[in-house]
Amino acid sequence: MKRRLIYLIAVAAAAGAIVSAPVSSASASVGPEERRDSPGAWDRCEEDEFCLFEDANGEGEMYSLAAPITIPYLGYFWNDRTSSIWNRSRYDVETFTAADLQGRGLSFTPYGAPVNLSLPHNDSISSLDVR
Ligand SMILES: [Ca+2]
Repeated sequence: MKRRLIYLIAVAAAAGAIVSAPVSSASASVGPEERRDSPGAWDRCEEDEFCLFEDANGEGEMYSLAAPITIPYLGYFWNDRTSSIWNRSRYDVETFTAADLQGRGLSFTPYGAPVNLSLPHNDSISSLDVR
């Protein structure tokens, strides 16, 4: 399975801040139900990353970000495709069901638990803001 990984390291200072961020306790909050997936599916998302997954339960293709960025359009492959998300980063992330941060928003707090998206967000995310 090909992993789509985008590291966007804006500046050396930001990278240093990521490395020195407190260790996440997100994995400890993952319940038994959320672990009924293929072994290690969620775990492809590493500490300090914000990850989109093509399918539920961290399955399918993965797209990850590790620095603040605004993505006004996720592009041909990822538009309307995300079905699960894990924010293991130190950033607040908001996803949107339309391009240019429009449509319905959904917020993800830093070091959160992995989540499967439901309607209207499942297979509908088109843009996002990491800040
Ligand atoms: Ca999907």
